[in-house]
Amino acid sequence: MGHKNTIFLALIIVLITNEGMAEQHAVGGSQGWDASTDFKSWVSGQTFNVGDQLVFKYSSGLHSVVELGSESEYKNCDVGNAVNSMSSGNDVVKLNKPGTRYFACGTLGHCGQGMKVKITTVSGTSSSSSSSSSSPTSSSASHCFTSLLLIVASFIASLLTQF
Ligand SMILES: [Cu+2]
Repeated sequence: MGHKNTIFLALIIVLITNEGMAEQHAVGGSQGWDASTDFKSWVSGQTFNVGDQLVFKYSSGLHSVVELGSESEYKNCDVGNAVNSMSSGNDVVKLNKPGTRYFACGTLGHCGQGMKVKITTVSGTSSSSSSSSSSPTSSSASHCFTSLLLIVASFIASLLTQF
């Protein structure tokens, strides 16, 4: 009986976690969208899949987020032809297709100080079947998360069966 419960709960949790695979990436990690954040090293630790979201967190008024249309605009911090600009301080960008997107701060001088980030989104479907070549970090992270939930589920199940 208790064993059945555990398996049942585990199955449900696996289904839920697979369903909610889309991730939210807080840009810059705990430091957020700030002039002092090292965005290059932050990006190198991330895998962006189609369906994921970027969240830019910062003090509204101090910074902004502008999306640039090309690599050269990104390199030169040319924010004059922005594709999109946001300034709420909690700006969400959905990565809805594979490819590279460029974001910079619109505040004068900040982009030149390194407040810019280049996001390369990969096709989410390939990561579930043959991810070993392209994105080992993301799959191991989600596996880790799933097993953690499994442990919690079996713990709950074992508590339930004591009554
Ligand atoms: Cu800024």
